[in-house]
Amino acid sequence: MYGGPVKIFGAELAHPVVNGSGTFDALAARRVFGEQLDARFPFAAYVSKTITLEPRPGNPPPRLWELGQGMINSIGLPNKGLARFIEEDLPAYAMLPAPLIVSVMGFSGDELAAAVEALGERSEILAFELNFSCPNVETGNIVGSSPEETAAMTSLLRGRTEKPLIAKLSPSSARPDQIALAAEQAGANAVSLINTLPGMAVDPSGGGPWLGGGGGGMSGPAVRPVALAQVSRVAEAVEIPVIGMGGVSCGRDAREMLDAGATLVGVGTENFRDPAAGERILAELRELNQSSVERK
Ligand code: RRO
Repeated sequence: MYGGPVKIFGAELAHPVVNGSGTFDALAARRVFGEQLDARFPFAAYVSKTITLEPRPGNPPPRLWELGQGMINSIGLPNKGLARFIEEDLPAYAMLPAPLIVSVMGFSGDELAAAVEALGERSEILAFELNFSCPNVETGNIVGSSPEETAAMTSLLRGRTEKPLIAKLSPSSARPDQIALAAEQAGANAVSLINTLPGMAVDPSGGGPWLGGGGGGMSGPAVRPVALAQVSRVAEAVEIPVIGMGGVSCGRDAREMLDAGATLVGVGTENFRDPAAGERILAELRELNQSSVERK
């Protein structure tokens, strides 16, 4: 049955719909909607925006370019840094009615290990997502494009925390299955994919790049076929659960992601258009159980 509870990381999630990191600000939503949000929280687990050891201002504006079927972002990983995340955000995330997955990135193995160690004892956290695939910082995609780097980084972190590790993979690899296998063999408990595809928008008033960061990461319905192909290939290669995302905007898309082998489905860009998208997509997914199309 689609849309039922899912056992993962030693927890039982109410359903398979989660958010893509950086696409839903649960703390801002809670400030605005208070306890109303708790009653209608759209995700079975909440994935935080990626954090780094040190604070970052992010990329210069403009940071977004809209496409007919998606968008390109050049956000550049702005965040308050680990210390303020622990002090200010973690207690607030603990109030959410869904388990927390913290997305982390580092500019070296030591940085990432320090973040994972500092957070590793916190009972508020269900799992870590290791962002090996940010297209908007210079070194962001290096680890996620190489099986060797992915294995080395994952095994370093495996030695530093007992919490489940999710490797977030890049869509830029020709062999995402090999990267996923490398993560699995090095001790990852799950993989998530896809992150955004490297893209570029040109300033209509001149020939240069529109986005302040130069290039950006493309997401939304236009990337869904890429995501489906990669999720399907990765799910065939690994035993660990796959969290599938990329352009999911309705229940049918979510079902296709599950049929491609995903255990959980991430909703990303659609959250910007419709902040209640998670709730709607879950309802649509469950409605598909009444339809005549059979699950494979
Ligand atoms: O902040 C970003 O620019 C960003 C990140 Br960390 C990421 O992983 N993927 C993306 O499209 N943008």
